Order: sequence, then structure tokens, then C-alpha cells
Amino acid sequence: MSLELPASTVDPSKTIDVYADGGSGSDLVRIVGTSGNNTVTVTSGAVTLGVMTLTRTSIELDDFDGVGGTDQLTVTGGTWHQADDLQNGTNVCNVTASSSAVVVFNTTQHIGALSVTSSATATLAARGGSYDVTPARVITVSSLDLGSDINSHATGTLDIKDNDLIVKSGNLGTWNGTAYTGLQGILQRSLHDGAWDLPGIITSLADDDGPYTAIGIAKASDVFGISSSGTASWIQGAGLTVGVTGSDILLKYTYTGDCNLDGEINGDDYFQIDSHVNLSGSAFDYFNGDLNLDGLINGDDYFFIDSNSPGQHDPL
Ligand SMILES: [Ca+2]
Ligand SMILES: [Ca+2]
Ligand SMILES: [Ca+2]
Repeated sequence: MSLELPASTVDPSKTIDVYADGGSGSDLVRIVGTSGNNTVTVTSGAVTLGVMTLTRTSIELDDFDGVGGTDQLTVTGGTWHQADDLQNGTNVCNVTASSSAVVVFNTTQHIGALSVTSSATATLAARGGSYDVTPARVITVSSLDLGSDINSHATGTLDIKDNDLIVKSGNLGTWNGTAYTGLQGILQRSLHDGAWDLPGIITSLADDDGPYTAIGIAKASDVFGISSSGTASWIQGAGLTVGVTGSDILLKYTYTGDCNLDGEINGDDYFQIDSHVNLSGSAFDYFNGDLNLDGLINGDDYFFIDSNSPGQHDPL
């Protein structure tokens, strides 16, 4: 069953209550906004857009199509399964997930501001195909907020599975003497020495395709040797590339040791770690060979790249 609720046909002076029971099978409800700014609010009980309130049961897929304008998807409870890209046409859609909300993105997404706070989770569904023919999905966000507890640690969780993430003009972060700051700091804490059991940016598929697959992180300007405003094509596997800008922060599910985030380990990655190991203590970052994000470039990092280089499967 597929049900479409177009806001443009609704009399704004009325109150519209819609009840959808999908029963068996896979069912989808699509909420269609207008060319103006729309806000869809999802709670554990209902979905609201303007004067429309939808109560749904046994609906496996949801879709908010904002059409145009600056739209907002706010999920404060329950689960929202976004079936298609939230940017569909000329709209920009910001997404806020809070409380214990669960948001699942089933496809590549272009999102404005993505906020996943308190104990909310957002997940980009796994590729669902073999890596030689199925490229990674990509979430591109203009900004990323994962909340902050009393110790300034992330509280929300973004699980990119075996996919990729682009944070436009993001803050890669630096080593402050005891930890990384910025996005590398969030990743360092979530990684938690390989346990992936703390909020932040995680993959629940770590080590799922051979030894030591995890999330690598780098700034596009470093990876491609371009200026902050320069552009390049970034590999998503299976022949797909996506355009990136130098100021973008790139996060990729890949073999630990893939410093330059092209999905495989080869001489280019060894060049990175070999040329920075003697600078350990003054050189930092995953891109330069700190593969376990502990602030050092040493034998522990060589263990990952040396173990993975012969064991890697298809490029990721
Ligand atoms: Ca809209
Ligand atoms: Ca590489
Ligand atoms: Ca290290």
C-alpha cells in the first residue's frame, strides 16, 4: 500500500485526521509539503504537518517530500523510516531527532542541519549488496550536532553502517594533548578502542568485511591536495564517485589503514604513515597514520595497516 498526503490540497481552515493501517506487506506513507517552508513533527503516536495529523500502524516506510523551501523534519519519539532523499527538488530539509527517537535513512541523503541529540539515534541503512557492485550510500549534511553532555561528549548516535558521511565545512579537530577535538574527537570517543559502544559517530558493522573495517576520517583538502574551495571526485566504491569541496570533512567505512579514504590500502596509504611515523608527537590525524586515534603514529597503527593490506577484499 502506498498513501500520499499532499499538503497543497488541504484546506488550512480544517483539521484533517488520517488513520493508516498497513496490515501485512511493506507499506509506505508519503507526506508531501508545499513550495513554502514545512515542518513535519513525528512523535511516538502521530505525524503532524500543519492541520494534518496522521496516525499510522504497520507502515514500514515513511517519506517526507518537502517540494521546496526550507523544511524541517522533527522526530521526538517513535521511528521514522525515510525512504527517499529528503532533498527532492529545490528544498532544503533540516532534521532534528531528540529524546529516544529513531530515524532510519534508507537511501543517500542531502540534509541541511542534522541534529541527533539526547539519546536519539539516526542510521543510514547498510548497502545491502556486494561491495564490487553496490556503492556506499552517502549522507551529506551542512552541519552536524550530536548533542553534548556535562563533559561535552556526544549523546546522540549516528550509525553510518557500511556507508559514507560528508560534513560540509566541518571541523576536523586537532590533538589537544590528551584527545582529539572536533569530529575526530567524536569519532575517537565512539570508537572507544574498537568497542564502538559510546554515542557519537559509529558503524555497527565494524570488522564486517575482513579484519578491521571501521570509519576513517579526513579533510577533503588534505586527501586531494586542493584548497578549501577546490573540488574533487571522491570514491564511494563500485565505480561511483561524488563531488566534494576542500572544506568538506569526509568519513568513510573502510579498511583501517586507508588513510586517503579511497576504499583500499595501497602504497599511497603507506606513504602517509611512513612519512609521519618519525613525526609522532607533532603530526596527528587519521590521514597521517594515527589509525586508532590515540594521538600517536606508531607500531599500533602499523599493526592495522599491515594486517589489513593483505587481507582486504573488494574496495569499499
Ligand atoms: Ca516545503
Ligand atoms: Ca587508500
Ligand atoms: Ca595511533
